[in-house]
Amino acid sequence: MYKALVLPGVVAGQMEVGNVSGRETKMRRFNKFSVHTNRSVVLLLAGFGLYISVNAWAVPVLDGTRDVSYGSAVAVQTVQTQFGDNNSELDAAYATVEGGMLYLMLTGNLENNFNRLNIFIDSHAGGQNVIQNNANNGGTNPENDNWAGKHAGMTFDSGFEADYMLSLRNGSFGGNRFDIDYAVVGGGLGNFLAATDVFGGTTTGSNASALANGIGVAFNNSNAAGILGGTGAANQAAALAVATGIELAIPLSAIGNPNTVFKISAMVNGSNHDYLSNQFLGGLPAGTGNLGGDGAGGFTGSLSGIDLNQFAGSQYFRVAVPEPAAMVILALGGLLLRRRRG
Ligand SMILES: [Ca+2]
Ligand SMILES: [Ca+2]
Ligand SMILES: [Ca+2]
Ligand SMILES: [Ca+2]
Repeated sequence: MYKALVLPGVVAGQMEVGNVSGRETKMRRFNKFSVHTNRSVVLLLAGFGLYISVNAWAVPVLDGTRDVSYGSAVAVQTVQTQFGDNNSELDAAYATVEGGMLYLMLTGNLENNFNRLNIFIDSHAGGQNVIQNNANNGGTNPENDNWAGKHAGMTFDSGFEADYMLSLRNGSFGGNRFDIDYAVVGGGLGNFLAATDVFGGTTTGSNASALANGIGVAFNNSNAAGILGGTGAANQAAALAVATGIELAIPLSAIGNPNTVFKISAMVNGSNHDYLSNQFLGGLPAGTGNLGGDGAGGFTGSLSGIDLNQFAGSQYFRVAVPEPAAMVILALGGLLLRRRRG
């Protein structure tokens, strides 16, 4: 289903309408160029030599399965998991921004013992490179779930200053459930949202409005392949082949309306927020075991001994925010005008 927008004053030419999967590729001849708003529009502008791809209007389905419209991975696991093969593993990350929403897919598994998938988002200026305690204990963070007290002193890679945090977990104690928390980093007491049992008595499923700010989540825990257990180098081809895991739909308004590239750091933590696995995206160097609380796998009761600068590479990945579609079309029109005048 797509509608046509017509670019005025453009000479005849050919247009190829297609998508990444190749399911729908057509070559048509037009008197005027039309831009079809399906999931991927490729304009082949004969005579001008312009080849412009506009990926827009594609909306992933919130079901815990990776959609073709995500395109290529933005991060791939680099190290095997020490939190259990097919129990807790992060295989790869995929992200796309469509219609004011960030769709984020983290393939892999999350063990049903309330181990946590924590997702920190650095989407605007400021924030915390070193996580502070909650505002009841000398810091500026919300108090929900005691995450800040356990994270206080944890240092991200230089240049990553967290603004928001999501914490997701599932388990069966007291009944099957999947829970999700959202916190504004530095937002002070009460600046959080929390929801329990968002799938209604099961650990997997989908809920498009799990949190009151419009964040939706889905979880498919069926992966039985991907990376293996251990601390060796991850098989990245196997990681990229995984199609299921955690999927989120996050209104940009919930993360400060970023309009340019922003950063995400995802990691698997223990149920009490105080023992980090070796599953990060972006990944840790091959050979790295669980970080624990001291960076070397030791339990200290907090994450204050964690400094991600001590581990090669960026333990975060970048997400691009595309130009609004109207701006792309205006830019295309302007470019054509300049070419004709030139
Ligand atoms: Ca999906
Ligand atoms: Ca920030
Ligand atoms: Ca696996
Ligand atoms: Ca690092």
